[in-house]
Amino acid sequence: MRFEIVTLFPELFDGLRTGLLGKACDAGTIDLQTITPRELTTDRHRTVDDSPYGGGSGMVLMPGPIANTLDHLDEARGGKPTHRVLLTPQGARFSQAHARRFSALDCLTLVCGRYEGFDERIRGLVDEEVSLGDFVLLGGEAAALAIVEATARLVPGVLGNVHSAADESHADGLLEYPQYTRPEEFRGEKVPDVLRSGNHAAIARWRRKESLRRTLERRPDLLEAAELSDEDLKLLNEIREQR
Ligand code: JBK
Repeated sequence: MRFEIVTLFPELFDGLRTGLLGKACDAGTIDLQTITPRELTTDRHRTVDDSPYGGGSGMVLMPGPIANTLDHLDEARGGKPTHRVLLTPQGARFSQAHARRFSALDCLTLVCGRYEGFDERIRGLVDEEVSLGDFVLLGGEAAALAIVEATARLVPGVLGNVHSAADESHADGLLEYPQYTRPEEFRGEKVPDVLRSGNHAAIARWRRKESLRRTLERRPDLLEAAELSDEDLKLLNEIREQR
């Protein structure tokens, strides 16, 4: 899968080629391309922003350099399609469902705004607007990094262990169960006996129950949406009775 990132700060994305994503890039499973609209400007000062019509402080990203960049990427791709996503706090909240949908694409183009804002007509150049959450960043770059990571790890061949993608928090709409490794006792806290019992059915039941408990305690909103089996409902009743 190809990721195209339109940003004024391509160096922010250098770190993505680390660890598993670095391996996936080397193997050709993932192709990361960053491009800065400055490259596509024609004026002496490589202008990408200007003051807002109607006055006010700050600068606004111009639509021309962004449009030129997207056209350039289309040409470089040889007319193959992409899906264009603008990172903005006004977008729909990014979730695992977005990551799943994006990971099925051949190409995803992420457009990062920066600083004070972007010309409204940039909205017309993209397919979708996405936000990471209700907080203020300096630009879309940190959001784009998160979206590349969340999406790329779902692309077949990126994770070494095929099971690990399905197991984690949010994959089935619940939070992950608690994990332990050595030592058996750490600062007075012991590893639960069941995990050392070798009883795989008991371990699976404990993990499911702790997953449900954790979700009930920390994210009851997720529990509303999760698909729960009869066994899950039984475990939830046990948890509620214990509280
Ligand atoms: C924020 O995706 N975001 O969440 C985002 C993108 C660009 C600027 C922002 O302030 N929050």
